[in-house]
Amino acid sequence: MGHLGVLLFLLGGLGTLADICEIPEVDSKLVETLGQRLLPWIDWLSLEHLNPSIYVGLRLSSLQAGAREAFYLHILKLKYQQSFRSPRLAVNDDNRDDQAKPSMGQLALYLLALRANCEFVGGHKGDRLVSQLKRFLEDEKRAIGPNHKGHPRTSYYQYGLGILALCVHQKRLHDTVVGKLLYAVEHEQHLHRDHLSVDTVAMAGLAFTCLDHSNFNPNQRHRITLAIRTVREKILKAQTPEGYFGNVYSTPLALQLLMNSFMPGQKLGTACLKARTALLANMKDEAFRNALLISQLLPVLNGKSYVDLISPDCEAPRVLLQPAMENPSQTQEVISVMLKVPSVLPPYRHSISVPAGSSLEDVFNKAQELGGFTYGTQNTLSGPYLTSVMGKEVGEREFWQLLRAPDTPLLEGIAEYTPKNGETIELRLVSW
Ligand code: B12
Repeated sequence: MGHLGVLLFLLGGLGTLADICEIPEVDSKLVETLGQRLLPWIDWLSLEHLNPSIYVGLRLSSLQAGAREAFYLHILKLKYQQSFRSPRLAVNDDNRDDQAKPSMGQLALYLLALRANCEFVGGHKGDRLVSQLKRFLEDEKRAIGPNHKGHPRTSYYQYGLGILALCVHQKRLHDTVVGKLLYAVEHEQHLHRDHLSVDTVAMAGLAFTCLDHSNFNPNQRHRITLAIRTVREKILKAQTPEGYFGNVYSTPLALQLLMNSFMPGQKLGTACLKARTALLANMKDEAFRNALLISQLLPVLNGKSYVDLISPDCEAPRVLLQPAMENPSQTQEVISVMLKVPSVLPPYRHSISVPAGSSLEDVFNKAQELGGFTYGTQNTLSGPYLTSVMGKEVGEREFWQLLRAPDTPLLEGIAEYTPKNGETIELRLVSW
């Protein structure tokens, strides 16, 4: 090969590298700091706050929580087996715990947690959980309807999560169930109406990738391969000038999907490096405080995705996490935040004074104390979700949107967003 040949060969190689999404290792201290934020959640063993996603994230990370982690899984098992025990055993039950039944997506996350511990669901209890998840998906398929005119009662995000969880347990689903998610990805306007989010398409992509790797649904093989490509392209297109795929908080799931993939001619490698740089800056800024989001990010920092749960490596060495020293910041400064709810009668608009660094939830509590403002929340894996304002509960496919005036939707929930002095926060009832 002449000099020119060698040069072209090298350039070709570099070009190929630029097409692969690789995430170089991140400073282990930074990763540890992130992991430490999960420890209080693992130690907080209230049934209501149990979060299978935290267990999954930890097991796919380079970190471990030793005996606490094992105990956490034990309690998760008690909760989920109890929640879906056979009706025969629940005869004398009042209906109290029926209301607290985990959703389809939560059951799916629990099954992922079992796989993260290298367990396959099985036996009587396990089969019941699998049948339950399959029933959930069948119900959702019916809700979407034969002409795809309806919507899942939960969301396409949870639909994808359900398919993924059954897939990593080597449980097959009927083509018609998978077909609904394929259709949603194939018809963009359909997804838009259903609130297309990068998180949602990434989750769908992870489910399809699992089906592809497992050779499931062979009759739909071609559609599945195409859908994976479509999803990757959509996510690449959604990259912002700062480097996020969608926004900072959808970037971890997006990277789970893109990581280790190869897309010739798409400069995928460069896009992923840019996303990594943007994420690192945020990690240093402590943007990742939410346990659920940390649990989606930790696998990425360890080069793993949920698809690795097909055959997880449970022997991989992981660093034992030590609790961090808390140094609570004390502040005397008081700020004022304008809280407004224009859609109620009479419209609510008040300036609320709180200590600097207070969360939006603290602002709500202060407003409630002062009178004239009420709100209600529901506990979720992401934290407290605002479900009612001034007694107005959300209807089907509605939500109370959080915005910073004039029109910027917040990227965090009420427990995490910390308003700045002089900011106006609007609560708006919208359809999604
Ligand atoms: C679907 C979805 C929605 C749907 C939820 C309705 C439904 N029936 O599914 C809608 C469109 C209504 C929604 C609203 C909001 N969402 Co949203 N949502 C999601 C998504 C894509 C999936 C959630 C899910 O199903 N998880 C799986 C199930 C098993 O877990 P779960 O806990 O049982 O799920 C419930 C909660 O997640 C809750 N929920 C949904 N979003 C949010 C956001 C917050 C902060 C909280 C506390 C709860 C919550 O709704 C789910 C169904 O009941 C996630 C993506 C992700 N990466 O997690 C974003 C995500 C959680 N949402 C996000 C945000 C910012 C919001 C809003 C705050 C936006 C806003 N400015 O108003 C609002 C919530 C406001 C409120 N009332 O408290 C962020 C949270 C980032 C963070 N820092 O924590 C995420 C990560 C998306 C993103 N990349 O920005 N969301």
